[in-house]
Amino acid sequence: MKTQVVIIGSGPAGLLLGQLLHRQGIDSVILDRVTPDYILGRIRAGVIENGFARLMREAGAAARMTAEGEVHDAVEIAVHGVYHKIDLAALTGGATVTVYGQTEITQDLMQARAAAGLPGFYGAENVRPHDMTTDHPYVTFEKDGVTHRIDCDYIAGCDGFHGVCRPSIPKHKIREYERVYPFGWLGLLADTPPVNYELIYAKSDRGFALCSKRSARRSRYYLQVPLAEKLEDWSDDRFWEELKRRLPADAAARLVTGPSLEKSIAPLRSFVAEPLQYGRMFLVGDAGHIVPPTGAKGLNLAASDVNTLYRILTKVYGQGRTDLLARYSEICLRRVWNGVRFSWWMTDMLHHFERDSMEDKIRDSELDFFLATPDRRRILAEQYVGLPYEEIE
Ligand code: RFL
Ligand code: PHB
Repeated sequence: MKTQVVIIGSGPAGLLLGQLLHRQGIDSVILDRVTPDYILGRIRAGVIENGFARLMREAGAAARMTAEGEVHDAVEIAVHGVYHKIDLAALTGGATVTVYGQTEITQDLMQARAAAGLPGFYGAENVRPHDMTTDHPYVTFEKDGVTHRIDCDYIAGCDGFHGVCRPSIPKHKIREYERVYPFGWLGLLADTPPVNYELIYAKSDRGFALCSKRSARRSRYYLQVPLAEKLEDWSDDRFWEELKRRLPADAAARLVTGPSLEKSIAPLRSFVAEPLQYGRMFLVGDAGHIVPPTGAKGLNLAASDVNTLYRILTKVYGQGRTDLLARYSEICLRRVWNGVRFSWWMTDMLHHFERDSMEDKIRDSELDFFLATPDRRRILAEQYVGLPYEEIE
């Protein structure tokens, strides 16, 4: 089999890239080791930057997001029970974010790909990229006991943090930067009306909590928990009781509880691989970098990588601009490092590390400082709504 681009990974990054390339007449085949249902069962991101929303429109997959996504022009940061509203739109000259689930985005992109009749293999085992530093890379995989080979021009490594693409790069050709946090997020999804229209990022003496949502009827809440915590020790009742203790009194009083649809613990990590390319293989999204979810940046950074690769490949195939290929990593990393820094900063200010330590006092003071005036809140708002994408000339 032969195609122009093999995309390894059918998460939001791989699917969005495939759809955008298709609109430019560039062929791709998508491979994933799991099934579509498994992918759609993962509950992850909920906050979409405008840059991402524009790409969804460009991909022709934005109809449901436009109809059902909620446009938000503010978020709340509650510190020890006191609200501080961050007026995103007022502080940034009109920028907003869209609250729409990653599950929905993925489903919309899968449907668009199926409607266009584009090829893909789910349940692909032993996927391996080969000969990335030659002009003739190829990918092999097994499916139902048969080994397949796809020859291609380029390989997009959209296979997430635990994928096969990054580990296929020789160790001496890549540098990895990492910080693992001493806590995780316990998330709960429920068909209950969200406690607040705006998202609430809550700092309290008992640790961080986040009130998010998927719609006017579906809530998504998170609690900071120690890394050693076991999911089976968290009954729904225990989760709701702990959430109430971390929220401002009015929010705790109106919180509507109900049975969980999903509950999971995600560890928190900052990670960057440099460079994000190896010959004709490009690392896109979580395959190349991870951020803690506090800044709502992971999926949005995946989208900006997709934007960069898609614009470069469009110029490569349309205008013969192969000189641009060598700039992929450098262009992506500028925005990635900014997202990594912002997510680190938000995580640092809002979580509890070591109670009553000097460092915790400094974190409290930093948060107070940045919430105190509109000019300082603007610094937070500009990054939360997302920095612009770099033009590629
Ligand atoms: P994904 O979604 O992990 O998809 C990778 C795909 O690759 C497949 N794969 C393989 N396929 C073939 N062969 C192999 N060897 C393979 N290994 C893996 C996998 O099956 C999978 O289908 O990566 P992608 O597309 O880069 O997307 C990244 C996002 O999923 C991630 O950054 C976000 O979810 C992060 N994130 C958030 N990001 C935001 O922008 N805003 C948010 O509000 C936000 N909230 C979150 C989050 C992540 C969270 N968790 C659970 C880590 C909240 C949470 C709790
Ligand atoms: C979510 O809705 O899952 C969500 C929202 C904002 C974040 C992280 C996760 O910062």
